[in-house]
Amino acid sequence: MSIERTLVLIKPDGVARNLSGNIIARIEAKGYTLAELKKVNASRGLLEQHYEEHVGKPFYEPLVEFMLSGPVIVAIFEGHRVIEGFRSLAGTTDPSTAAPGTIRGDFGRDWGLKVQQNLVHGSDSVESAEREIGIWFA
Ligand code: RTP
Ligand code: MG
Repeated sequence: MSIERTLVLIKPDGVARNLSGNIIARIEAKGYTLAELKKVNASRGLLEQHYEEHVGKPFYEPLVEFMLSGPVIVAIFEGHRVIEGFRSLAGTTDPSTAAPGTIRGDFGRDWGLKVQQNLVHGSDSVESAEREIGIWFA
């Protein structure tokens, strides 16, 4: 067994659309354990740390603005290979092409919206997970 932790965010679109419970239920149904949960109005400083790797990209500023537009749910999930497993549950970055059965594929149907409005974030490696958990649960 390879028990990992991952940081999951339900982004402002997921919270505003009342999808938080459904999203958390999908993650739990897969067998992952909810270790921490809170609702936060993120500060710009915190988001700048979280999205450090994207500084300078064309979508960076709109992404930070979007993440400031409303509260987010911040969670830590634990389980066997949860980092890759959650990203598989989430689906590909762009909801318009994410597979049916995934969170983004099933709920990210507002195709007129920007790619950043893709409902969730999940850490992409053990190192990112520890870094991101340190930022959101300082
Ligand atoms: P995430 O970090 O949110 O779990 O998503 P990801 O790994 O699939 O995507 P990543 O490349 O890390 O990008 C972070 C977030 O930036 C927004 N984005 N917009 N071309 C675009 O407009 C674009 N590309 C990325 C998305 O919100 C993505 O989740
Ligand atoms: Mg990412």
